[in-house]
Amino acid sequence: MTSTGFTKHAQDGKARSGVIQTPRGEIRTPAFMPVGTAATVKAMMPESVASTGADILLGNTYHLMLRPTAERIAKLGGLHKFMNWDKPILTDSGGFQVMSLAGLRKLTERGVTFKSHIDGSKHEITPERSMEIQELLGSDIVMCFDECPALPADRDRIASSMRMSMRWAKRSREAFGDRPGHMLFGIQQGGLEQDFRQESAEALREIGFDGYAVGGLAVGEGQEAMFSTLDFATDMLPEDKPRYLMGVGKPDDIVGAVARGIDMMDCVLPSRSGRTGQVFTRMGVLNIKNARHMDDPRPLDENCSCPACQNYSRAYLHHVFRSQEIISSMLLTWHNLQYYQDIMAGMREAIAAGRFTQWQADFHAGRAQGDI
Ligand code: PRF
Ligand code: ZN
Repeated sequence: MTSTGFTKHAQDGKARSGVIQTPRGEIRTPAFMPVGTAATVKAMMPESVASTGADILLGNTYHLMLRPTAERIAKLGGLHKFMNWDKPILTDSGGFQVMSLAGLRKLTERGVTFKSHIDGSKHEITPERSMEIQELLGSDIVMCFDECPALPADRDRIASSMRMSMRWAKRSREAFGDRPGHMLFGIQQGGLEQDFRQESAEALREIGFDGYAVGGLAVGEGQEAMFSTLDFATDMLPEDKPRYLMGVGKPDDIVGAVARGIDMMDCVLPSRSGRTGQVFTRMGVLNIKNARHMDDPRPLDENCSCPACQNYSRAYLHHVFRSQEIISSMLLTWHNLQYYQDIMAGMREAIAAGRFTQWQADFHAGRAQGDI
C-alpha cells in the first residue's frame, strides 16, 4: 500500500480537477494552500482555516529550523500536533526563503550557509539537511532543495543555477529515500527560457517525483511573462502527477494558472493583505482603511459566507482597522482566505462540469478595474 497518489477526475482545456490522496486526508485540486510559515496562519485558529475549505497548509523549513527548531518540534510530536492541524502539510525546502530573508549568504555546490534574520546566528542548509528537517517536521509533501535566481538574470546565470538545482534535486531524492505516506515534489527552474525549462523538466522526470512544482516564477517578471512561460512549462511535466505553482498569487493569477494546467498554489497574499486592510472580493479589491467605508452598513461581499461578511458592516471593519484592534486582522484574513477557497471550489466545480471557460468569463466580468 503506497497510500498517496493523484487522481485526475476531469479536464477542461488545460484545466484539471482531481484529488491528491494522503494518509492525513484528501486534497481537492485545484487547491490553494494558505501559508502557515511560523506554525500558524497568522490571526487564524486552525479550525477556522479548515472551515474556509482549505485541505492543506504550507509550512517553512527556513523559519521553523531557526525557531523553535525542527528537533524541538519533532520531540513535541511533529508539526501537525504542535500547531493543532491534522490535515496535510506541505513544507517548502528553505533555499528560496534563505535568498529572500537571510543576511550574508554563501551558495556553494554543497548547499547554502547564511545568517539568521532573527539573531544573526550561522546556519547551513544542504539538500540532505533540508530533507532531514522536513522529515523531523512530519511534512506530508516535502519539497526538493532548490535555488531560484531573481529575474531579470542573464541566460548563463539562469542555466547554471537551474543545473545546480537539478543536481540538488537528485541529492534530495536520494536523501528522502522511500517513505510511504509521504510525497516528494521536484521543482522545475529555468526562468522564462523554454529550452532551460525543458532541460529542467527532463532532469526531474528522469529522477522521478510524486509531484512537480514550477519554481522561479512570480519573482518580478509580471503576469504576462509568467503566463507565457506557463503556456509551455506545464506541458513539459507529467500529466498524471500534481503540478504546483510556487508563491502565486493574486486571484486572477490563480485563475490564469489553473487555466494553464496548474493544480496547486500557495501565497501569503490573502493572509498578509488581511493584516494591511486589503480585501479581495467578487467585485474586485478594496482597502478598508479608506474613509469611504466609515458609514457603510453593507458587508464586504454580499455573497460571502465568512463571519466578517455575515456579522459585520464595512463601517465596523473600518473602525477596528483604524483602531488597530486585533479582531480586524482576524476578520479580514478570514474573509480573504474564504474568498480564495471559494474561487478554488468554483473552479473545481466548473472544470468537473466542463464549463470552465464560462466560469472564467464570469469571474473577470464580475471584477472592477479600480477600488470598489
Ligand atoms: N522555489 C522554492 N520555493 C519557492 C519558489 C521557488 O522557486 C518560489 C518562486 N515563486 C516561491 N517559493 N523552493
Ligand atoms: Zn467574507
